[in-house]
Amino acid sequence: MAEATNTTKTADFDAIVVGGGFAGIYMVHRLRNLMGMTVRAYEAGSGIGGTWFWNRYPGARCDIQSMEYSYQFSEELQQEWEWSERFATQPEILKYANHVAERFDLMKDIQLNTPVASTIYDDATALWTVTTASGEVKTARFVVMATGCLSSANLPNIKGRDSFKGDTYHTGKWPHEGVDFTGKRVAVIGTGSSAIQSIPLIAQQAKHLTVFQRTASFTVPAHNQPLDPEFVRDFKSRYKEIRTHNWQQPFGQDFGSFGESALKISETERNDIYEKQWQKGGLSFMGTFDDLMFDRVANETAAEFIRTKIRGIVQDPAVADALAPRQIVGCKRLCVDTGFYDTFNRPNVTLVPLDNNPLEEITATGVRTGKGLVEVDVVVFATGFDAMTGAVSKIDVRGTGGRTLQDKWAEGPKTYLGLATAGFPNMFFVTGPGSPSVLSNMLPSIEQHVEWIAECIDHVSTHQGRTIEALPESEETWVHHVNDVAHTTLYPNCNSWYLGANVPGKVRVFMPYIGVNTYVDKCRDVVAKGYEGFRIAR
Ligand code: NA7
Repeated sequence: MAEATNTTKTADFDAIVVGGGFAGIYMVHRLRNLMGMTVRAYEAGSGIGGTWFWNRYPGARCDIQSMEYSYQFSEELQQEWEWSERFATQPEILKYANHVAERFDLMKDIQLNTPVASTIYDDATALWTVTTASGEVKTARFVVMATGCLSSANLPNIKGRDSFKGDTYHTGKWPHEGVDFTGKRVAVIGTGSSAIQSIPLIAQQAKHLTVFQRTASFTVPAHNQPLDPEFVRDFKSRYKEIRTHNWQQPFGQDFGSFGESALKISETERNDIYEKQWQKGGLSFMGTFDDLMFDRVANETAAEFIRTKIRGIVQDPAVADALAPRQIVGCKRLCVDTGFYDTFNRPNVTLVPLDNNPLEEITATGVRTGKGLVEVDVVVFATGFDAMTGAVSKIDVRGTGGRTLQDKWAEGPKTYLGLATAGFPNMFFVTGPGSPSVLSNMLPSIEQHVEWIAECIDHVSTHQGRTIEALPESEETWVHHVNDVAHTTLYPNCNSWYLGANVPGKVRVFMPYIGVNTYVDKCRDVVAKGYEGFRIAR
């Protein structure tokens, strides 16, 4: 371990980690097993796994390929773990998280069933005091917020919501015992990724399913399949090379672009290429051409290709038309599905578009729109998350001078590199707003942040630093840079959760940083220049 300072001796722990998802558990490994620090992680759930612990809805699956949605810090781990399918299911990902925790003996420092209520900095001692919801109080020199990007469920305040007499569920807080929809009339509110994954399976069980759609989403087929052992063998033999290559890509993974511009070739040629990508399946559809997220006309060619697909799959032209999104493809996260559009050919499924027919209220017996009441036994809220800042905002975080994080971020989250925020010394965020996070493969991005934070803590400790803190001016410059980069693309042009637009009253700021490759270089450069943009106080 790095040499202890006086303040460390008076703290209960060198570091407290808030959250036991993939970020939290790796942070514990890094700080305790590799640096010899004392660490306590607090996790609200009764198990580790974060988003993969809570999101147990039918069909929950990662939209990044399983061979790449995994840790790379341990060669033994990545060689020994066997994924069974191209896109891993939630239970398999959760099993993997638990395997990692067991393999590296992490559970003894992770306290489950323990939401954190507050984390308050003391200027005099330079220590953080962390208080749990049950009143346990512990101090630490460093605090790492590993609270996740999609961990705070968004349950819209629809009139009459709590008057419903049947069962209600949120996809992001699904019961562990599962839900049996057999013989039930079910309403699903929302058509984002969670709805798109769960609707085909709910429809197979339910007596009748009514889907309430506010905005149609674009989705491409997953073409999920069992992994071929030969493919796995080859992939594992090239893991290092593949991971290194991915760090050089803007989204941290290789989408295999077919050409620079969608507009430089004929329509027939272009549609043949889209067709190849459609058959391949998955998010790489967005990498078909380099200008899809930069040029509206180019984007429209991809959008229209998907709309044509929808019209070809969905038999009722009016339903097909309602399911065909009007917005920019990729502007809201592209979804990846198995049989979503086909589900609307089933006689027991009804689509209720809400564009010109707003959802008016939930009554004791159902969901009412301008076109009348749909009586149901169950309402499923597939209404997403207060993304990127929701979980942190629920905790009372106070930095120097007692200033709250809520106050500091009142006009939108402000961070330097998504890693730290001025006025909150020795506090770090894993995949915080202002870092690539949700516009990257989350697992490698988590690792990159955890390793950067661990190295930083080690640097501060070995150099007898008392605190490290982002400078306000470097933070301002970074926030503007994140915004400027976003505005060179089409991303800010729709009501996405990247902008916070899905939560009423949330300030609209584009939160993720676009460009894994440039971001990773910047983080390295900051370290090489002696933590440029930070102040280390002795
Ligand atoms: P999303 O993608 O935020 O989707 C939420 C859906 O719920 C979306 O269709 C929303 O419509 C809809 N919604 C939200 N509030 C309402 C109200 N009040 N009335 C009607 N419809 C509403 O969340 P997911 O959980 O599906 O996916 C989140 C991410 O997890 C996903 O991107 C993947 O990365 C994994 P809207 O589009 O806002 O009009």
